Amino acid sequence: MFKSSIAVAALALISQVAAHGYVPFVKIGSQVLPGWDVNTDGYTTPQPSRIVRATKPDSGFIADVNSGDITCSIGNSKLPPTEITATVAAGQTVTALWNTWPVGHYGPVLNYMARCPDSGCSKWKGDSGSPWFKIQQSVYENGQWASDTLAKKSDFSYAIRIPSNLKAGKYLLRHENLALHGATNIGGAQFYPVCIQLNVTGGGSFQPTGNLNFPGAYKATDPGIHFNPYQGEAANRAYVPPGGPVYAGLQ
Ligand SMILES: [Cu+2]
Repeated sequence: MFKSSIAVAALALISQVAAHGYVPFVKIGSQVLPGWDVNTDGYTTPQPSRIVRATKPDSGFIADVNSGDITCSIGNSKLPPTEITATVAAGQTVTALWNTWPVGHYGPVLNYMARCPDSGCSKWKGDSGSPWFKIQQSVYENGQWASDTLAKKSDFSYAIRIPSNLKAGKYLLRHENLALHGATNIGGAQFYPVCIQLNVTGGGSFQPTGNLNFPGAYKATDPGIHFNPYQGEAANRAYVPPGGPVYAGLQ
């Protein structure tokens, strides 16, 4: 009796978790690479090496902007490092293939990069020294939040273009869905970041120093985080996402 009620509770938790969405695959050129499968990868021994940083226990949201989880994903800073990177040429596109995304989890899609130290990305947390710079964002366009476009028009995919003049090297790409459906209340926004480890080839000589830290870049009271998405078209079009504009000088 006791055991079976635990099992039922666990099942309910799993289905709730599955409803949010995560990034089990990443597409680069014609190649589809394993991302991080929340339901299996964290529970496989030894932990598989993936280009998306590990997340555990689940794909739930991050609500606390000051949490260490905001850098890359739930539990990431405490998990064994992800050793591998995916190679992508500057100017090429990295497409995050979400398993799902709930329509009505309104919000922008935000994308940042940070250059890893010479020792590589795998043992680097990326959580200090403001290494992050915003490379691309999608907000409210054509009468629809970017998150709804991802869910309804793009088959749960989102394409991120690596700047063509970016200096070659190892980078983290932080790709994030920010859900605002509960953001009318302070602390009600939901953050769903993932970090993809990249080896950028080609490129140019532009090496941004970065201007954002995670945690630190976001405040619970930022107008793009404490926001009522039910005010209608005009208010949605005036929405300004957190993290500032796309970093100057990227091409
Ligand atoms: Cu959700």
